[in-house]
Amino acid sequence: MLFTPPDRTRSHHPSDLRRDARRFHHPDLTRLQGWKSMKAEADIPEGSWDEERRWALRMGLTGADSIEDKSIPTFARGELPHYAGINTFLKAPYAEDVTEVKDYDATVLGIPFDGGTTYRPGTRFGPQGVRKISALYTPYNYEMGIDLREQMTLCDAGDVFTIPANIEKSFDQISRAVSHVFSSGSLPVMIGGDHSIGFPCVRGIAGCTSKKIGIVHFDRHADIQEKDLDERMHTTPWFHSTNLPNVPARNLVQVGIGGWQVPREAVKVARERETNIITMSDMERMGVDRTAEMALEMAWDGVDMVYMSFDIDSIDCGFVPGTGWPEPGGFLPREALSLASKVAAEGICGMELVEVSPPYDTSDITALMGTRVIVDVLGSLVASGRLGAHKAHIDKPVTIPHGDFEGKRWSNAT
Ligand SMILES: [Mn+2]
Repeated sequence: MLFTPPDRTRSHHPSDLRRDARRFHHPDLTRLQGWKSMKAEADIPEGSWDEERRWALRMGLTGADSIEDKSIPTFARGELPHYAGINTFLKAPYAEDVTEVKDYDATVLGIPFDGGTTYRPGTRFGPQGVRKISALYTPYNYEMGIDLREQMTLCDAGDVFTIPANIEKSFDQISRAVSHVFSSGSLPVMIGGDHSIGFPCVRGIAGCTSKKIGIVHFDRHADIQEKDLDERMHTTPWFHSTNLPNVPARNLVQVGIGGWQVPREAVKVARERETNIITMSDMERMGVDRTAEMALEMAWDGVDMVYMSFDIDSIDCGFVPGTGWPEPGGFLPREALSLASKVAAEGICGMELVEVSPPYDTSDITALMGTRVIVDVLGSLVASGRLGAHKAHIDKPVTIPHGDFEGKRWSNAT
């Protein structure tokens, strides 16, 4: 297209200026993502959406005669309306029988546990908070050109039965649940919970494979000291994870660390174990693309899989007030979402989204940010074709039996 420069000899009437400026800024629409995505949408299938609406009519009965759209049922079922329903994450099917998770590409599981919290509690309500606001979303992302409903299968397995006053028993329950999902071949997506769950989540995956696992950890805090307040708390997951034989500390990459809340105990361990820390200033200097490249290079060096741990407090606390340890100076939301997508594009063997504390949240914005991180990661996995790549490495799957307590609830062993 030929570009005609503005005619400076003309009067500077505002309408002339607007017309000239428009010509100047859009010489070639076909180079804009906005234009490309608009065209590309036509190629995304709609079959699953049709199927969901038919299912909704069967489950929710036909709508009133006065309603013209005959796909609207009497009882709300499925995605619509966004303000209604007893919702799972993204209103995905509820795998009430958890043996069904094997039928889905990815499984969301809530881990309502905040017993590892050393400041503000409330993350036990994280899974509920994230699920609730996730109902706001459609499964389609315009910029990515992805429709999760059409291009992958997702279920919600509900929550792990954690034990509020017992960290170690809760850890055992969490590892068992994560092992079950990972062994089934479905990608485990954990919603915490405080960050102490990082250790049992990684342990659950690591126990099902002889292969090596790297970790990309987004946080303001290093979370790698051995103990805090005499226990394994939310400040300690990576010390214990990198003690596992197939989780090398040198493949732990911690992105966004900084500020005034990094305990020196943690720094000593990071130094001894030679983990990799990329501070917020490093990210700012290198930019998002190079930071992601560097994180991937270090996390994937000599391992077979990478796990993603996303602490919502890695984002500036102005955007995420509902969290356990708020810290200013963190990622801007666009940086965080872009980094998480870029890391996911190489494939992950599981992810956790932790430290969303709804009692401290405002207008659900922290839970919404958490939802967004998860759907962006899923979208990126679909777009890159890496969803399911972890299945090749499940060589020690576990089988957890169905149970029956035979009339007694407690063991008599003494
Ligand atoms: Mn943190």
